[in-house]
Amino acid sequence: MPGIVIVGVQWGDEGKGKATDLLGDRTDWVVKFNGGNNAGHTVVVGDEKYALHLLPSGILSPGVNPVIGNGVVVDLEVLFAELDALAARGIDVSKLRVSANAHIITQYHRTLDKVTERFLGKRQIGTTGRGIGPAYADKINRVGIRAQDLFDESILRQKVEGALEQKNQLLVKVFNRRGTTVDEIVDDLLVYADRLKPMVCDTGLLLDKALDAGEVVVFEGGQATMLDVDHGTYPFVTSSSATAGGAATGSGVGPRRLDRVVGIVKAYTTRVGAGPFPTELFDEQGDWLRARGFEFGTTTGRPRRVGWYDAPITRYATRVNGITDLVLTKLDILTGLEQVPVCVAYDVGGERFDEVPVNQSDFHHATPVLEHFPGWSEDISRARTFEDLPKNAQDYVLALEEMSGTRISVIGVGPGRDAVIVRH
Ligand code: 2SA
Ligand code: GDP
Ligand code: MG
Repeated sequence: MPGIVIVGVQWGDEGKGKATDLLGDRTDWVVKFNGGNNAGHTVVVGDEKYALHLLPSGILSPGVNPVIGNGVVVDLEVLFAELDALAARGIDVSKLRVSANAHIITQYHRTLDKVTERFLGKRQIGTTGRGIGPAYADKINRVGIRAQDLFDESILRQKVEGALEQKNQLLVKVFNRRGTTVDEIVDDLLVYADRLKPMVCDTGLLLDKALDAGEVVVFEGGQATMLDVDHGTYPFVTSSSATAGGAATGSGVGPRRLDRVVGIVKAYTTRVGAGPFPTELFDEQGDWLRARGFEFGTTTGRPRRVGWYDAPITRYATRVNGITDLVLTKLDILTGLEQVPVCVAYDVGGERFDEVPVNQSDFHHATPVLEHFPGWSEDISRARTFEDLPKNAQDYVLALEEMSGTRISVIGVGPGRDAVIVRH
Protein backbone atom coordinates (compact mmCIF):
# COMPACT_ATOMS: atom_id res chain seq x y z
CA MET A 1 0.00 0.00 0.00
CA PRO A 2 2.40 2.76 -1.11
CA GLY A 3 0.45 6.03 -0.59
CA ILE A 4 -1.02 6.43 2.92
CA VAL A 5 -2.63 9.66 4.12
CA ILE A 6 -2.98 10.46 7.83
CA VAL A 7 -5.60 13.05 8.77
CA GLY A 8 -7.11 14.34 11.99
CA VAL A 9 -10.84 13.67 12.32
CA GLN A 10 -11.78 16.30 14.92
CA TRP A 11 -10.12 19.64 15.78
CA GLY A 12 -6.55 18.38 16.04
CA ASP A 13 -4.36 16.81 18.72
CA GLU A 14 -5.84 13.37 18.14
CA GLY A 15 -2.38 11.78 18.19
CA LYS A 16 -1.43 12.04 14.51
CA GLY A 17 2.26 12.35 15.39
CA LYS A 18 2.23 9.08 17.25
CA ALA A 19 0.29 7.36 14.45
CA THR A 20 2.82 8.53 11.84
CA ASP A 21 5.69 7.50 14.06
CA LEU A 22 4.13 4.05 14.51
CA LEU A 23 4.25 3.49 10.77
CA GLY A 24 7.92 4.53 10.80
CA ASP A 25 9.44 1.07 10.47
CA ARG A 26 7.42 0.31 7.36
CA THR A 27 7.72 3.74 5.76
CA ASP A 28 10.25 5.16 3.32
CA TRP A 29 8.99 8.75 3.15
CA VAL A 30 6.91 11.02 5.43
CA VAL A 31 5.55 14.19 3.83
CA LYS A 32 4.03 17.11 5.67
CA PHE A 33 1.55 18.61 3.20
CA ASN A 34 -0.20 21.50 4.99
CA GLY A 35 0.15 23.98 7.83
CA GLY A 36 3.38 25.12 9.42
CA ASN A 37 4.70 25.54 12.93
CA ASN A 38 1.15 25.89 14.26
CA ALA A 39 1.15 22.10 14.50
CA GLY A 40 2.26 20.34 17.64
CA HIS A 41 2.91 16.63 17.57
CA THR A 42 4.13 14.86 20.67
CA VAL A 43 5.88 11.57 20.12
CA VAL A 44 7.09 9.42 23.00
CA VAL A 45 9.93 7.01 22.21
CA GLY A 46 10.98 5.00 25.25
CA ASP A 47 11.81 7.57 27.91
CA GLU A 48 12.32 10.34 25.36
CA LYS A 49 9.58 12.82 24.52
CA TYR A 50 9.76 14.87 21.31
CA ALA A 51 7.55 17.85 20.49
CA LEU A 52 7.59 18.60 16.77
CA HIS A 53 6.03 21.71 15.26
CA LEU A 54 7.21 22.18 11.71
CA LEU A 55 9.05 18.96 10.93
CA PRO A 56 7.20 15.81 9.85
CA SER A 57 7.02 13.22 12.64
CA GLY A 58 8.75 10.68 10.40
CA ILE A 59 12.03 12.49 11.06
CA LEU A 60 12.37 10.44 14.27
CA SER A 61 12.62 7.13 12.39
CA PRO A 62 16.14 6.46 11.08
CA GLY A 63 15.06 4.86 7.77
CA VAL A 64 12.56 7.54 6.83
CA ASN A 65 13.09 10.40 4.34
CA PRO A 66 11.24 13.44 5.71
CA VAL A 67 9.75 15.96 3.26
CA ILE A 68 8.21 19.39 3.68
CA GLY A 69 5.79 19.68 0.76
CA ASN A 70 4.70 22.67 -1.31
CA GLY A 71 1.50 23.03 0.74
CA VAL A 72 3.42 23.94 3.89
CA VAL A 73 4.34 27.44 5.10
CA VAL A 74 7.86 27.51 6.53
CA ASP A 75 9.26 29.76 9.24
CA LEU A 76 13.00 29.40 8.61
CA GLU A 77 14.08 30.39 12.11
CA VAL A 78 11.83 27.67 13.54
CA LEU A 79 12.94 25.15 10.94
CA PHE A 80 16.61 25.45 11.84
CA ALA A 81 15.99 25.68 15.59
CA GLU A 82 13.98 22.46 15.43
CA LEU A 83 16.59 20.71 13.27
CA ASP A 84 19.39 21.77 15.62
CA ALA A 85 17.48 20.65 18.71
CA LEU A 86 16.87 17.20 17.20
CA ALA A 87 20.47 16.88 15.98
CA ALA A 88 21.66 17.69 19.51
CA ARG A 89 19.63 14.71 20.72
CA GLY A 90 21.31 12.40 18.22
CA ILE A 91 18.58 12.35 15.51
CA ASP A 92 19.83 12.24 11.93
CA VAL A 93 18.21 15.24 10.22
CA SER A 94 20.38 15.25 7.09
CA LYS A 95 17.75 13.66 4.84
CA LEU A 96 15.16 16.45 5.10
CA ARG A 97 13.97 17.81 1.75
CA VAL A 98 11.95 21.02 1.34
CA SER A 99 9.78 21.82 -1.68
CA ALA A 100 11.07 24.69 -3.84
CA ASN A 101 7.45 25.89 -3.90
CA ALA A 102 6.84 25.93 -0.15
CA HIS A 103 5.96 29.42 1.05
CA ILE A 104 8.02 31.27 3.64
CA ILE A 105 6.62 32.89 6.79
CA THR A 106 8.24 36.27 7.37
CA GLN A 107 8.33 38.72 10.23
CA TYR A 108 5.39 40.72 8.79
CA HIS A 109 3.21 37.60 8.67
CA ARG A 110 3.80 36.97 12.37
CA THR A 111 3.09 40.61 13.23
CA LEU A 112 -0.09 40.69 11.12
CA ASP A 113 -1.37 37.46 12.69
CA LYS A 114 -1.05 38.92 16.18
CA VAL A 115 -2.42 42.41 15.47
CA THR A 116 -5.32 41.09 13.38
CA GLU A 117 -6.38 38.86 16.25
CA ARG A 118 -6.25 41.76 18.67
CA PHE A 119 -8.23 43.89 16.23
CA LEU A 120 -10.96 41.23 15.93
CA GLY A 121 -11.77 41.55 19.63
CA LYS A 122 -14.70 39.26 20.41
CA ARG A 123 -14.52 37.70 16.94
CA GLN A 124 -11.02 36.34 17.58
CA ILE A 125 -10.16 32.97 16.02
CA GLY A 126 -7.63 32.14 18.73
CA THR A 127 -4.82 31.49 16.25
CA THR A 128 -1.44 30.21 17.33
CA GLY A 129 0.06 33.60 16.37
CA ARG A 130 2.69 31.99 14.15
CA GLY A 131 1.84 33.96 10.98
CA ILE A 132 0.09 31.01 9.32
CA GLY A 133 -3.06 32.79 8.05
CA PRO A 134 -1.25 35.87 6.64
CA ALA A 135 1.34 33.65 4.88
CA TYR A 136 -1.41 31.61 3.17
CA ALA A 137 -3.30 34.81 2.34
CA ASP A 138 -0.20 36.07 0.50
CA LYS A 139 0.09 32.76 -1.33
CA ILE A 140 -3.50 33.00 -2.60
CA ASN A 141 -3.02 36.71 -3.28
CA ARG A 142 0.07 35.85 -5.36
CA VAL A 143 2.44 37.99 -3.32
CA GLY A 144 4.07 35.18 -1.33
CA ILE A 145 7.77 34.39 -1.04
CA ARG A 146 8.73 30.82 -1.88
CA ALA A 147 11.75 28.76 -0.84
CA GLN A 148 13.24 28.99 -4.34
CA ASP A 149 13.14 32.81 -4.23
CA LEU A 150 15.86 32.86 -1.59
CA PHE A 151 18.51 31.76 -4.06
CA ASP A 152 18.32 34.79 -6.35
CA GLU A 153 18.72 38.01 -4.42
CA SER A 154 17.31 40.31 -7.09
CA ILE A 155 14.17 38.20 -7.48
CA LEU A 156 13.81 38.00 -3.72
CA ARG A 157 14.09 41.78 -3.47
CA GLN A 158 11.41 42.30 -6.16
CA LYS A 159 9.04 39.90 -4.46
CA VAL A 160 9.53 41.40 -1.01
CA GLU A 161 8.96 44.88 -2.51
CA GLY A 162 5.68 43.67 -4.03
CA ALA A 163 4.54 42.15 -0.75
CA LEU A 164 5.48 45.15 1.35
CA GLU A 165 3.59 47.69 -0.76
CA GLN A 166 0.32 46.57 0.81
CA LYS A 167 1.74 45.33 4.11
CA ASN A 168 3.23 48.62 5.16
CA GLN A 169 -0.03 50.46 4.42
CA LEU A 170 -1.88 47.95 6.54
CA LEU A 171 0.62 47.89 9.39
CA VAL A 172 1.09 51.64 9.63
CA LYS A 173 -2.31 53.09 8.63
CA VAL A 174 -4.72 50.47 9.94
CA PHE A 175 -2.92 48.86 12.83
CA ASN A 176 -0.77 51.80 13.89
CA ARG A 177 2.37 49.65 13.87
CA ARG A 178 5.90 50.22 12.68
CA GLY A 179 6.33 49.48 8.97
CA THR A 180 9.21 47.41 7.74
CA THR A 181 11.81 47.84 4.98
CA VAL A 182 12.72 45.64 2.05
CA ASP A 183 16.31 45.47 3.29
CA GLU A 184 15.26 44.32 6.72
CA ILE A 185 13.20 41.43 5.34
CA VAL A 186 15.68 40.43 2.64
CA ASP A 187 18.52 40.38 5.17
CA ASP A 188 16.44 38.32 7.59
CA LEU A 189 15.76 35.70 4.92
CA LEU A 190 19.20 35.59 3.34
CA VAL A 191 20.75 34.56 6.67
CA TYR A 192 19.26 31.10 6.02
CA ALA A 193 19.73 30.80 2.26
CA ASP A 194 23.02 28.87 2.21
CA ARG A 195 21.89 26.39 4.79
CA LEU A 196 18.52 25.90 3.13
CA LYS A 197 19.79 25.47 -0.42
CA PRO A 198 20.92 21.82 -0.32
CA MET A 199 17.55 20.77 1.12
CA VAL A 200 15.42 22.45 -1.53
CA CYS A 201 14.29 20.51 -4.59
CA ASP A 202 11.30 19.39 -6.66
CA THR A 203 9.82 17.22 -3.95
CA GLY A 204 6.82 16.27 -6.13
CA LEU A 205 9.18 14.63 -8.62
CA LEU A 206 11.07 12.89 -5.82
CA LEU A 207 7.86 11.43 -4.39
CA ASP A 208 6.56 10.39 -7.78
CA LYS A 209 9.74 8.40 -8.41
CA ALA A 210 9.55 6.84 -4.95
CA LEU A 211 5.96 5.73 -5.57
CA ASP A 212 6.93 4.34 -8.98
CA ALA A 213 9.61 2.29 -7.24
CA GLY A 214 6.99 0.82 -4.87
CA GLU A 215 8.22 2.73 -1.82
CA VAL A 216 5.83 3.61 1.01
CA VAL A 217 4.96 7.29 1.34
CA VAL A 218 3.03 8.60 4.34
CA PHE A 219 1.33 11.98 3.90
CA GLU A 220 1.05 13.51 7.37
CA GLY A 221 -1.77 16.02 7.80
CA GLY A 222 -1.46 18.88 10.28
CA GLN A 223 -4.49 20.18 12.22
CA ALA A 224 -7.68 18.31 11.27
CA THR A 225 -10.91 18.00 9.29
CA MET A 226 -12.92 20.46 11.39
CA LEU A 227 -10.08 23.02 11.06
CA ASP A 228 -9.83 22.63 7.26
CA VAL A 229 -10.31 25.94 5.43
CA ASP A 230 -13.02 24.43 3.17
CA HIS A 231 -14.60 21.69 5.24
CA GLY A 232 -14.11 22.92 8.79
CA THR A 233 -16.05 25.27 11.03
CA TYR A 234 -15.23 28.35 8.93
CA PRO A 235 -14.13 31.02 9.88
CA PHE A 236 -12.88 29.24 13.02
CA VAL A 237 -10.40 27.19 11.04
CA THR A 238 -6.77 27.22 10.03
CA SER A 239 -5.89 28.55 6.57
CA SER A 240 -4.83 25.32 4.87
CA SER A 241 -6.29 22.11 3.43
CA ALA A 242 -6.02 19.71 6.33
CA THR A 243 -8.21 17.04 4.71
CA ALA A 244 -7.04 14.19 2.47
CA GLY A 245 -7.43 16.22 -0.75
CA GLY A 246 -4.71 18.50 0.61
CA ALA A 247 -2.29 15.56 0.51
CA ALA A 248 -2.39 15.69 -3.29
CA THR A 249 -2.33 19.48 -3.78
CA GLY A 250 0.11 20.00 -0.92
CA SER A 251 2.68 17.49 -2.16
CA GLY A 252 2.38 17.49 -5.94
CA VAL A 253 1.35 13.85 -6.10
CA GLY A 254 -1.78 12.90 -8.08
CA PRO A 255 -4.85 11.83 -6.04
CA ARG A 256 -4.94 8.37 -7.65
CA ARG A 257 -1.67 7.56 -5.90
CA LEU A 258 -3.28 7.82 -2.46
CA ASP A 259 -4.24 4.27 -1.53
CA ARG A 260 -5.37 4.50 2.06
CA VAL A 261 -6.68 7.35 4.18
CA VAL A 262 -6.24 6.82 7.91
CA GLY A 263 -8.34 9.04 10.17
CA ILE A 264 -7.02 9.65 13.67
CA VAL A 265 -9.81 10.14 16.19
CA LYS A 266 -9.66 10.62 19.95
CA ALA A 267 -12.04 8.63 22.19
CA TYR A 268 -13.37 12.05 23.28
CA THR A 269 -13.05 15.49 21.66
CA THR A 270 -10.82 18.54 22.16
CA ARG A 271 -10.51 21.90 20.50
CA VAL A 272 -8.03 24.79 20.83
CA GLY A 273 -9.16 28.31 19.95
CA ALA A 274 -12.63 29.71 19.30
CA GLY A 275 -15.57 28.24 17.38
CA PRO A 276 -18.52 25.86 17.78
CA PHE A 277 -18.05 22.64 19.78
CA PRO A 278 -21.39 20.93 20.51
CA THR A 279 -20.18 18.36 23.07
CA GLU A 280 -18.02 20.81 25.05
CA LEU A 281 -17.99 20.33 28.83
CA PHE A 282 -17.85 23.30 31.16
CA ASP A 283 -18.17 21.41 34.43
CA GLU A 284 -15.89 19.38 36.68
CA GLN A 285 -16.14 16.41 34.30
CA GLY A 286 -14.45 18.62 31.71
CA ASP A 287 -11.72 19.53 34.21
CA TRP A 288 -11.27 15.83 34.98
CA LEU A 289 -10.95 14.94 31.28
CA ARG A 290 -8.50 17.80 30.61
CA ALA A 291 -6.28 16.87 33.54
CA ARG A 292 -6.41 13.13 32.86
CA GLY A 293 -5.78 13.50 29.14
CA PHE A 294 -3.20 16.24 29.73
CA GLU A 295 -4.98 18.43 27.20
CA PHE A 296 -2.69 21.43 26.87
CA GLY A 297 -1.36 22.73 23.53
CA THR A 298 1.98 21.34 22.38
CA THR A 299 2.83 24.60 20.61
CA THR A 300 1.36 27.30 22.82
CA GLY A 301 0.62 25.44 26.06
CA ARG A 302 -3.01 26.65 25.94
CA PRO A 303 -5.54 24.53 27.85
CA ARG A 304 -7.64 22.65 25.31
CA ARG A 305 -11.43 22.75 25.39
CA VAL A 306 -12.76 19.24 26.04
CA GLY A 307 -15.98 17.31 25.38
CA TRP A 308 -17.43 13.89 24.63
CA TYR A 309 -17.01 11.86 21.46
CA ASP A 310 -19.07 13.22 18.58
CA ALA A 311 -20.16 10.47 16.17
CA PRO A 312 -21.61 12.74 13.44
CA ILE A 313 -18.20 14.45 13.19
CA THR A 314 -16.47 11.11 12.57
CA ARG A 315 -19.07 10.25 9.91
CA TYR A 316 -18.54 13.65 8.31
CA ALA A 317 -14.74 13.26 8.36
CA THR A 318 -15.05 9.77 6.90
CA ARG A 319 -17.04 11.24 4.02
CA VAL A 320 -14.93 14.29 3.19
CA ASN A 321 -11.61 12.46 3.52
CA GLY A 322 -12.61 9.06 2.15
CA ILE A 323 -11.29 7.45 5.32
CA THR A 324 -10.52 3.74 4.96
CA ASP A 325 -9.31 3.05 8.54
CA LEU A 326 -9.68 4.77 11.88
CA VAL A 327 -7.12 4.91 14.67
CA LEU A 328 -8.94 5.46 17.95
CA THR A 329 -6.57 7.13 20.42
CA LYS A 330 -6.58 7.77 24.18
CA LEU A 331 -9.14 5.13 25.07
CA ASP A 332 -7.19 4.71 28.34
CA ILE A 333 -8.13 8.25 29.39
CA LEU A 334 -11.82 7.27 29.73
CA THR A 335 -11.02 4.54 32.28
CA GLY A 336 -12.80 5.20 35.56
CA LEU A 337 -15.99 6.74 34.17
CA GLU A 338 -19.15 5.05 35.33
CA GLN A 339 -20.85 5.90 32.08
CA VAL A 340 -19.33 7.16 28.83
CA PRO A 341 -21.55 9.63 26.96
CA VAL A 342 -21.40 9.78 23.15
CA CYS A 343 -23.05 12.36 20.93
CA VAL A 344 -25.15 10.48 18.36
CA ALA A 345 -27.01 13.44 16.80
CA TYR A 346 -27.70 17.14 17.43
CA ASP A 347 -30.67 19.09 18.61
CA VAL A 348 -31.00 22.50 16.97
CA GLY A 349 -33.93 24.45 18.37
CA GLY A 350 -36.01 21.28 18.75
CA GLU A 351 -35.08 19.81 15.36
CA ARG A 352 -32.93 16.65 15.23
CA PHE A 353 -29.88 16.58 12.95
CA ASP A 354 -28.26 13.20 12.41
CA GLU A 355 -25.41 14.72 10.39
CA VAL A 356 -23.17 17.79 10.85
CA PRO A 357 -25.39 20.71 9.73
CA VAL A 358 -24.10 22.58 6.68
CA ASN A 359 -25.49 25.85 8.01
CA GLN A 360 -22.96 27.55 10.28
CA SER A 361 -25.45 29.01 12.71
CA ASP A 362 -27.20 25.63 13.10
CA PHE A 363 -23.87 24.12 14.15
CA HIS A 364 -23.27 27.02 16.55
CA HIS A 365 -26.61 26.32 18.22
CA ALA A 366 -26.38 22.52 18.15
CA THR A 367 -26.64 20.73 21.47
CA PRO A 368 -25.68 17.05 21.63
CA VAL A 369 -28.14 14.17 21.77
CA LEU A 370 -26.21 11.87 24.09
CA GLU A 371 -26.29 8.10 24.44
CA HIS A 372 -24.62 6.62 27.52
CA PHE A 373 -22.44 3.53 27.42
CA PRO A 374 -21.38 1.59 30.53
CA GLY A 375 -17.83 2.46 31.60
CA TRP A 376 -14.93 0.34 32.87
CA SER A 377 -12.50 0.74 35.74
CA GLU A 378 -9.75 -1.75 34.85
CA ASP A 379 -6.35 -0.35 33.80
CA ILE A 380 -6.20 -0.94 30.03
CA SER A 381 -2.76 0.54 29.36
CA ARG A 382 -1.19 -2.89 29.05
CA ALA A 383 -3.85 -4.35 26.75
CA ARG A 384 -2.28 -5.44 23.45
CA THR A 385 -5.14 -7.40 21.89
CA PHE A 386 -8.81 -6.47 21.57
CA GLU A 387 -9.69 -9.38 23.86
CA ASP A 388 -7.45 -7.91 26.60
CA LEU A 389 -9.91 -5.01 26.91
CA PRO A 390 -12.76 -5.22 29.44
CA LYS A 391 -16.10 -6.08 27.84
CA ASN A 392 -17.49 -2.56 28.31
CA ALA A 393 -14.47 -0.99 26.61
CA GLN A 394 -14.84 -3.45 23.73
CA ASP A 395 -18.51 -2.56 23.40
CA TYR A 396 -17.69 1.15 23.44
CA VAL A 397 -15.21 0.68 20.56
CA LEU A 398 -17.64 -1.49 18.58
CA ALA A 399 -20.40 1.10 19.03
CA LEU A 400 -18.13 3.90 17.76
CA GLU A 401 -17.14 1.73 14.82
CA GLU A 402 -20.74 1.09 13.88
CA MET A 403 -21.69 4.77 14.20
CA SER A 404 -18.80 5.93 12.03
CA GLY A 405 -19.30 3.30 9.35
CA THR A 406 -15.54 2.61 9.16
CA ARG A 407 -13.38 -0.01 10.80
CA ILE A 408 -11.29 0.95 13.80
CA SER A 409 -7.98 -0.66 12.88
CA VAL A 410 -5.82 0.55 15.76
CA ILE A 411 -6.64 1.51 19.36
CA GLY A 412 -4.32 3.66 21.47
CA VAL A 413 -4.12 2.78 25.16
CA GLY A 414 -1.18 4.98 26.24
CA PRO A 415 1.28 7.58 24.91
CA GLY A 416 4.19 5.19 24.25
CA ARG A 417 5.04 3.72 20.83
CA ASP A 418 4.02 0.23 21.92
CA ALA A 419 0.81 1.18 23.76
CA VAL A 420 -1.51 0.12 20.93
CA ILE A 421 -3.86 -2.64 19.93
CA VAL A 422 -3.61 -3.43 16.22
CA ARG A 423 -6.79 -5.10 14.94
CA HIS A 424 -6.40 -4.97 11.14
P1 2SA B 1 -3.73 29.16 13.00
O1 2SA B 1 -2.60 29.55 13.92
O2 2SA B 1 -4.07 30.23 12.00
O3 2SA B 1 -3.53 27.83 12.36
O4 2SA B 1 -5.03 29.04 13.97
C1 2SA B 1 -6.31 28.86 13.41
C2 2SA B 1 -7.13 27.86 14.21
O5 2SA B 1 -6.53 26.55 14.12
C3 2SA B 1 -6.30 26.04 15.41
N1 2SA B 1 -5.06 25.27 15.44
C4 2SA B 1 -4.87 24.20 16.22
N2 2SA B 1 -5.73 23.50 17.00
C5 2SA B 1 -5.20 22.48 17.72
N3 2SA B 1 -3.88 22.16 17.75
C6 2SA B 1 -3.00 22.85 16.98
N4 2SA B 1 -1.68 22.77 17.16
C7 2SA B 1 -1.07 22.90 18.51
C8 2SA B 1 -1.03 21.52 19.15
C9 2SA B 1 -1.87 23.94 19.30
C10 2SA B 1 -1.21 24.64 20.45
O6 2SA B 1 -0.91 20.55 18.39
O7 2SA B 1 -1.13 21.37 20.36
O8 2SA B 1 -0.12 24.30 20.90
O9 2SA B 1 -1.85 25.60 20.91
C11 2SA B 1 -3.49 23.89 16.15
N5 2SA B 1 -2.92 24.73 15.25
C12 2SA B 1 -3.89 25.57 14.83
C13 2SA B 1 -6.14 27.29 16.29
O10 2SA B 1 -6.36 27.00 17.66
C14 2SA B 1 -7.21 28.20 15.71
O11 2SA B 1 -8.47 27.83 16.20
P1 GDP C 1 -1.29 15.54 17.14
O1 GDP C 1 -1.24 17.04 17.02
O2 GDP C 1 -2.51 14.95 16.50
O3 GDP C 1 -0.03 14.86 16.71
O4 GDP C 1 -1.47 15.24 18.70
P2 GDP C 1 -0.67 15.88 19.93
O5 GDP C 1 0.70 15.31 19.95
O6 GDP C 1 -0.81 17.36 19.93
O7 GDP C 1 -1.55 15.37 21.15
C1 GDP C 1 -1.76 14.01 21.40
C2 GDP C 1 -1.18 13.64 22.79
O8 GDP C 1 -1.70 12.40 23.19
C3 GDP C 1 0.32 13.47 22.81
O9 GDP C 1 0.79 13.96 24.04
C4 GDP C 1 0.53 11.96 22.71
O10 GDP C 1 1.73 11.51 23.33
C5 GDP C 1 -0.66 11.46 23.45
N1 GDP C 1 -1.21 10.18 22.99
C6 GDP C 1 -1.35 9.70 21.71
N2 GDP C 1 -2.02 8.53 21.72
C7 GDP C 1 -2.33 8.25 23.01
C8 GDP C 1 -3.05 7.19 23.67
O11 GDP C 1 -3.56 6.27 23.06
N3 GDP C 1 -3.18 7.30 25.03
C9 GDP C 1 -2.64 8.33 25.76
N4 GDP C 1 -2.81 8.35 27.08
N5 GDP C 1 -1.96 9.33 25.17
C10 GDP C 1 -1.81 9.30 23.82
MG1 MG D 1 -1.15 18.67 18.19
